[in-house]
Amino acid sequence: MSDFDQLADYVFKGNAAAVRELTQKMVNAGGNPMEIISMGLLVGMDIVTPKFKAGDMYVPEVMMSAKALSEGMKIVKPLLVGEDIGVTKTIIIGTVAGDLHDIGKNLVVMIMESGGFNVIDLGVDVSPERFVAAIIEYDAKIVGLSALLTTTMLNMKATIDLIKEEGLRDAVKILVGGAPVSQSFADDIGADGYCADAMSAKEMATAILN
Ligand code: B1M
Repeated sequence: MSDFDQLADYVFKGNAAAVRELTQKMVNAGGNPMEIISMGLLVGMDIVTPKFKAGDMYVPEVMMSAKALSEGMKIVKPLLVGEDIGVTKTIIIGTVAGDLHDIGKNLVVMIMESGGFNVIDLGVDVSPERFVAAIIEYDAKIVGLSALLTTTMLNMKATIDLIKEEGLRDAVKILVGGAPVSQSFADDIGADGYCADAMSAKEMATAILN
């Protein structure tokens, strides 16, 4: 098995320590950082995606794979200054005001990062004003809103309303997700897309930005 295939396999199996060790070994041996990402680390995640969708892998396993991938990315990212791996594609994400749930949102962040996006994670209990300030500060093209409570999902609408009021609605695409959220709710509040899970969030963001 080549080092690339081995690296992909370690990511797929969620073996963070092995990913760290092999990525470092490949970098030390003069490996091309772009190739380490595209032919190794991301290939591992590409094995995970369809398995998760088919129900052959579960959330904890996907999180382990995403964590393993991010350990490898930590080693190669600093070597990529000036290279185009899409990290200039900035996405802002946060759990809306009043809501402290972040497990799903964190999974979305990891999967998005595995897709080469630069993710600005605003955390939990994020006010509409904070989202607006971040859109301006980071010149983001996509905003992701997460909510897990039927009460706080109303703050998704408040956030979108403020983005409109501030004249930023045409500048960003707004994706929403979280257990109580649905396509019809997303349509009602004027979001651009509903993401049932982290994988569909990555796919939607990729489609929007490419
Ligand atoms: Co909370 N909680 N909780 N809780 N909690 C729920 C949501 C609940 C359904 C449990 C229940 O009663 N059956 C219920 C809500 C009921 C309702 O609103 N109708 C509930 C409640 C009531 C509460 C409290 C009010 C309890 C209390 O204090 N009385 C309280 C509220 C605190 C607050 O937020 N202000 C509370 C607190 C907590 C804990 C702190 C204990 C903990 C959160 C820990 C944490 O997140 N750090 C917690 C947990 C763990 C849950 C459950 C059990 C699990 C949620 C979870 O992590 N799921 C949950 C029950 C449930 O959902 N079955 C529950 C796993 C996660 C991977 O899935 O978040 O859906 P999910 O994310 C998915 C997709 O939805 C999507 O992708 C993710 C990955 O595939 N997605 C996005 C999510 N966000 C996205 C954003 C995107 C795209 C996709 O942007 C682009």
